[in-house]
Amino acid sequence: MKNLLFLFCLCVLFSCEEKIPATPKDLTKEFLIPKPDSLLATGSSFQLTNETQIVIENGNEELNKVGQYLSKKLSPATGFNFPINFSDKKNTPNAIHFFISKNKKQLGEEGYELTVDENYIQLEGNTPAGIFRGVQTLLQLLPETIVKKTLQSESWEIASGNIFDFPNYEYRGAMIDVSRHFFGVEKVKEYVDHLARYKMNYLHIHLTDDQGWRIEIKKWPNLTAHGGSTQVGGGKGGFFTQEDYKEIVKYAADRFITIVPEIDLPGHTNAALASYAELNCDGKATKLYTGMEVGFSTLCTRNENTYEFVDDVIKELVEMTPGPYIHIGGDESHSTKKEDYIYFVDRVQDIVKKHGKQMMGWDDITAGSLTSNAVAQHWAKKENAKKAVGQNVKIVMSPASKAYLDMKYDSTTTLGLNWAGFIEVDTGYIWNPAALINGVKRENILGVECPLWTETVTDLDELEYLVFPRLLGYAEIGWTKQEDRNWEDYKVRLGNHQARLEALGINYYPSKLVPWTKPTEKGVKLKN
Ligand code: TNX
Repeated sequence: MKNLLFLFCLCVLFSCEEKIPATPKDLTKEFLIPKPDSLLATGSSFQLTNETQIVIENGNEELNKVGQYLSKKLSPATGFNFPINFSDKKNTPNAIHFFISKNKKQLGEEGYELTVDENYIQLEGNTPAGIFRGVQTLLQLLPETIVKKTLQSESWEIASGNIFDFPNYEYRGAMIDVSRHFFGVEKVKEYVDHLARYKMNYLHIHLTDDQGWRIEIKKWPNLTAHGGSTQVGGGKGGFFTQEDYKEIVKYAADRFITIVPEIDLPGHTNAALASYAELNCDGKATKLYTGMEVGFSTLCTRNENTYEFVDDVIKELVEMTPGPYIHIGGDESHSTKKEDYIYFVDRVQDIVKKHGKQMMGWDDITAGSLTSNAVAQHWAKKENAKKAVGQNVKIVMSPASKAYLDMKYDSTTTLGLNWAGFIEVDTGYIWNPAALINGVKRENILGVECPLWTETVTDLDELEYLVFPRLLGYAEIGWTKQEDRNWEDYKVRLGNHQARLEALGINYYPSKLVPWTKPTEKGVKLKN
């Protein structure tokens, strides 16, 4: 009893709480997605405590923001504060230290090096974006309950060692179609968070289509007032005000994600044609459309009104879009004559350039005379991808039969479509963007994007069911070197990632091909 009292006094005096040695952990047994470039384990661990601080290189405001992001991610579940301090001194005990690298060229724009020692953590990169990607790795090295919003009783240990990591492709994107069914600001922000977690860096938003115009254009207010008033199936639709859109752009930028806005032209334009009679060749407004078939609408490509309209829309969009790309759609313009389509693409390319941006479009745009800073998004025809290479135009790979998040997993999936086939989790993962099309090589490819079309998707549960777990595979295809990827290894990491998906309350598809490690939690609905 006396001994215990003595120990207790010692504890109070020397704050015993922090002195409990952390349990050793093996970094090679962590299941990171995407898989890092290289990893070395040192067999001990760092433990977060109430005293752990985040130390930022002096005066770096952008890094300070990343520090605050990390602090906010760590605080709720741990109950610790993670104060931020500025210092250039390395290896401060019990600190997570962020600093900008000197002489680590290989890390590029988004790479990072994470060193976890028993006493400190060091995270460096050439840019705050790199540090932010490294923060995602750090979060994945903590127990999955770190994502909870309430206090958890857990020992917050991080396996020690070194991770040196950088992305394979420069463009790692996802798309969300907010036209067929509208998803508002908060939902899009949630989507942004999903992308951030897996180190993706572009969110392409499909803002307009036959079934709805979703972005406010001040000079053409009826586009949203009328054209935004419905959606597939006839629901009430909705749209982003310019303030909403800017809020999304900022939220994404804070996570080093660039928004690529798409205005789909000259087909897929019924919502605009219904809103303004003068955009139609016969001068008559069409009726709003809530069906799913497409390919029937076209802007009047030989009418100058059309180009004033396109110029106004692109001008306003450019003013709120800091990223380099404006996506002009260009797909499935089946009601536009071929020569008119080509004429249209060439003119719109000039408009996009005049406003200082690069034109991006579905691979159909390769029918036009593209200049080399255009980007073609490959979705359907291999010949179009080859044409892009012939025009010295970079390609974003989104082959529908591999990368479409709206394809059903198998014949029993009730959500989604199957025109490009079924995409089980393995099919979505086992392909090499640089070996898919003869003549389209690694150097022709800017990156990878997985599009989610929402004809059949009406809410977040449905969205998550199609997006998860396939999104993680596309993130890895974009980030991890081809030679470091294989399905047998990936499926084990994915299976081990299950607890994280569940801790986040994500409604994922529990594919039978994945060795899931955790029985489904009560309360997490897995529905189709
Ligand atoms: C084809 S992919 C489309 C979209 C549809 C999608 C459904 C592309 C460029 N066009 O309009 O929503 O299929 O999977």
